[in-house]
Amino acid sequence: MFWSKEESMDRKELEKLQLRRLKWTISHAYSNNEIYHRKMEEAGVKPGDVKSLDDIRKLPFLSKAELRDYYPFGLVSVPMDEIVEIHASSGTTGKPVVGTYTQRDLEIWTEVMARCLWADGIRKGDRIQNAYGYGLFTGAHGFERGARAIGAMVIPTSSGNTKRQIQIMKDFETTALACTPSYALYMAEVAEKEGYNPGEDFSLRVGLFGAEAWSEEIRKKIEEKWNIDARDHYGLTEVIGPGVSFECEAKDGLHVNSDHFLMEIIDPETGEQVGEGEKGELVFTSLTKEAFPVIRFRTRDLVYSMEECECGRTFPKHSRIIGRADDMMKVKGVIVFPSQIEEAIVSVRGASENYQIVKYKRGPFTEIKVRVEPTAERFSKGNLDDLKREIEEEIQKIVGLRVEVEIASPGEIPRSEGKAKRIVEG
Ligand code: DLL
Repeated sequence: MFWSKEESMDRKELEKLQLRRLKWTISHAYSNNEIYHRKMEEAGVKPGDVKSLDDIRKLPFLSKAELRDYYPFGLVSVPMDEIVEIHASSGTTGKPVVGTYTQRDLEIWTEVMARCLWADGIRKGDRIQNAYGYGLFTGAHGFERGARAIGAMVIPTSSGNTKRQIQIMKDFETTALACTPSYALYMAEVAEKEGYNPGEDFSLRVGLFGAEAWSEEIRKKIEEKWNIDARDHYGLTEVIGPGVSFECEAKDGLHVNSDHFLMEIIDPETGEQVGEGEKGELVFTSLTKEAFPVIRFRTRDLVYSMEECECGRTFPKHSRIIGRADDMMKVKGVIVFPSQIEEAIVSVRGASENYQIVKYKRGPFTEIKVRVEPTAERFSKGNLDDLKREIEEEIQKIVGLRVEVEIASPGEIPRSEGKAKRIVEG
C-alpha cells in the first residue's frame, strides 16, 4: 500500500516531523560540506539558530547559478564512495545539473515515486510504457523505481522510435504511458498515420506526464485523443528528480511529498514568502536527502499555493507550473509567458498544438512572432488568413498584445520526443 501514513498526517504532526528533519538537514550540510558551511557562516547563521520552520528564512537561498559554480560535486555532503547513482539534466544554459544519490536517497526516491503512481491509480497488473528518455536524465529512472515498488510491469522503451512505440503499446497492451505531454501528442499523431484510432484501439488508461510545462487545454486534448486520464508530475534533478509533487484524483494542483521536501513560494523580486493563493517562485529544501541536500533551492518555476484538498491528503499543494521565470518575455513593455500563448492557440478551432514562439531582436527590443500549424483538416479547407487572424485576436485577448502569427504547413514544426522546445531564437 503506497498511501503512506505521512500523506494524511495532521498538519501539526507533519510540521513537527518537518522541523526535526530540517534541523538534521542543516546540521548535516553545515558539518559535512564546506560550501554550505561557508554560506551559513557568511549569512551569520548556525544550525542551532533554526528553532522553528519559520526560521528557515534566516538561511540563504541556493540559486541555479551557484550550482553551475559548484559543478559537478561541490555540494556533495557524504564521502564520494557512498554515492551509488548519478543523474544529470542538460539544463537550459551552460553546464549540466548533477544529482547524486546514496543508497538511502534511492530508497526515498522509490518511496515518493511509488506514492505518485499509487495516486495515479497504478497497481500491480498495470503495464507502464516508460517513454521518458533513459540515460542521464532522471525521468525514466524515477518512474521505473516507483512502478517496480508497486509491482507494476515496466516496459522500458525510452523515448524515440515512435512507430515502434505504437506497435509495442498495441501488442503489449500497455495500460499507462509515461512521457512528456508533447511526446504523447506526437505519438497520437503517429498512431493516426499508422491507421489507428488512438482513443479506441489501445488498452491505455492513464498518462503519467511531466518534465515540461503544459496547459489545462493540452491536458484536455491528450485526454480526448487517447481517451485516458492524464496526470501531472513535477520534479527536478536538483531536488530528487520526478517525485517532488503529484496530482491526486482531483487533478487540481500538485501535492508536495512534504515529509521529504519543504516547499516555500516566494516573491522572485524580494525573496519574501508570498501569501496564500499568490503567485511566486517555488523554493525547496530537502529534509532527508544525504548525498546532495538542497537548502532553499530557487527553482525559477512559478506557481501559486492552493487550498487544502478533498482527497484526504494533508500534504500542501501548489498549482501546476504556470511559467518559468527564465521563459518570461517582456515585449513592448508587456510581460508574456509562453503558457499564455499556448492557451490562446489551443483554444482556436482549427489550430493544432504544434507551435513555436520565435523570439528576435529589433534594435534593442525583444519581439516575438508565433508559428502555428493548422490541423490537417483545417489546412485542406484553405482560407488560412482567417485562421491567422483568429489566433492573433485570441492572443491579444489573453496576453493583451498584438503578436504576428504565421501559419505553417502541417508537419513543418519539429516534433518532440522529450521536452519540447517551444521558444526559438529567430
Ligand atoms: O524533468 C524531472 C521530471 C521527469 C519530472 C519526469 C516529471 C517527469 P529536470 O530535467 O531536472 O527534471 O528538469 C526540471 O523541468 O525545473 C521545471 O521547469 C520542468 N518541469 C518538470 N516537471 C514539470 C511539470 C525533470 N510537471 C525542470 N510541469 C523543472 C512543468 C515541469 N514543468
